[in-house]
Order: sequence, then C-alpha cells, then structure tokens
Amino acid sequence: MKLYDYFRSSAAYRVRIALNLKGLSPEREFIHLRKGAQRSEDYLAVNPLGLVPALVTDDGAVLTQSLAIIEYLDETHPEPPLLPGHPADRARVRALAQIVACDIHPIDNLRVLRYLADPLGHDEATIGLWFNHWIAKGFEALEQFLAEDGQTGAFCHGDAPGVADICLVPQVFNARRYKLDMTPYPSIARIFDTCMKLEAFEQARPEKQPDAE
Ligand SMILES: N[C@@H](CCC(=O)N[C@@H](CS)C(=O)NCC(=O)O)C(=O)O
Repeated sequence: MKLYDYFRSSAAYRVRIALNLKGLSPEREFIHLRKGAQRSEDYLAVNPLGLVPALVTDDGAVLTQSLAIIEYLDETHPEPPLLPGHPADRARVRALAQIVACDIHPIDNLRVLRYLADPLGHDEATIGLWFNHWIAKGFEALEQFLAEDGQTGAFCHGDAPGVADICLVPQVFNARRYKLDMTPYPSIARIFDTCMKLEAFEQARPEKQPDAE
C-alpha cells in the first residue's frame, strides 16, 4: 500500500489515524501542498482532483476521498471496527463525521483560502475570520449532537474510537492553529483530549510526520 500524504493535511491526517488504529504502515510519498505539488503532472496522474490523500492498494487500485479510504480500510481490516454494527448507529457516526468532512473542511481548504486572497483580494485577517467562522458554525452543531445524545461516550459514539473521532481530531488541530476559542465546545474538547491519549492519534499528528516543517 502507498499513501500520498502531507503533514498538515487534515484529510490525510484522518487516514493516518485509521491506518494506525488498524496497525498498518504503508509506504508514503509526501505531496508538498504549499509548493503546489498537488498540481504537478505526476500527482494529477494519480489523483485528478489534485488533493491529498490518495491511497494505492496492494492490488494497484487508486483510492481517493479520505472517508472512502477509511471505509475501505475498515472493510479490508475489520479489527478494530471504526463503524458500529447497527445501521442507525452507523448513520449517526457518518453524520457526525460528515459535519466535519462535508460541511466544515471543504470551505476552509487551502485552494479556497488562496482564492479568497487572489483573485478576490481579501487580507490574511479577513481570511482568518472566514476560516474560524465556518469551523464555529460546524462545531456549534457538532457540540449539540454530542452533548445531547446518550450514545456519546468517552468518544463520539460509545467508548471506542471510530470514524467520527477520526474526523474530529484533525479539525480541532485546524481550529487551534487559527486560535479558535474552544470553550463553547466542551464535549468536542473532552473527546479530543481522550483521543490524543491514544498512540494512533498522537503518532499521526502533523508535527510527528517526516515531512513536517
Ligand atoms: N474531500 C477530500 C478533501 C481532500 C482535501 O481537500 N485535501 C486538502 C488537504 S486537507 C488538499 O489536498 N488541498 C490542496 C489544495 O487545496 O490545493 C477528502 O476527504 O479526502
């Protein structure tokens, strides 16, 4: 297996956590997003989206989209499971994960932030406001779902880490980078702290990656 990765990519961070939870260590190639390597001819031949992560399976299939990759890993390496057994529970976990992966992350992506700067002409402070505004909007809802549902345990769903936690942790890293006040989100902060006590999350953090700057 080979993972196309970048230390600061939160979508790649999700996949790194899932790989660690499954005890898998694929070969890795680092795509320097700030230098534009995601738009190189070589990488676009792997992933025409020009985004990381991408995972090449042992059979040579190229998988894209972090959540699709994580579900592939979960189906091919079922232990420990990253989704619960009951369909309604799986839907809950996927919904929590998608608050981050579909509603927050895409509008705070590097290419969006760059477009806000050029050609739209917004300065760094305004772009910081945009970034945190959309995280706060998503976190308000996520916090409510977590705080008000008895199915929330030590982690987003029960007492074992799963797909929702895998999405939550990298998004909290992004929020911290832009100094978002986390006090309105005590459940998110508590689950983040619980996750970071696990080696799978800790070893996948951006600063611990070989390409970290
Ligand atoms: N929906 C995709 C998002 C992937 C994505 O947006 N990756 C970001 C890094 S977190 C990226 O490659 N950005 C490069 C760019 O914006 O040019 C997934 O979940 O894998």
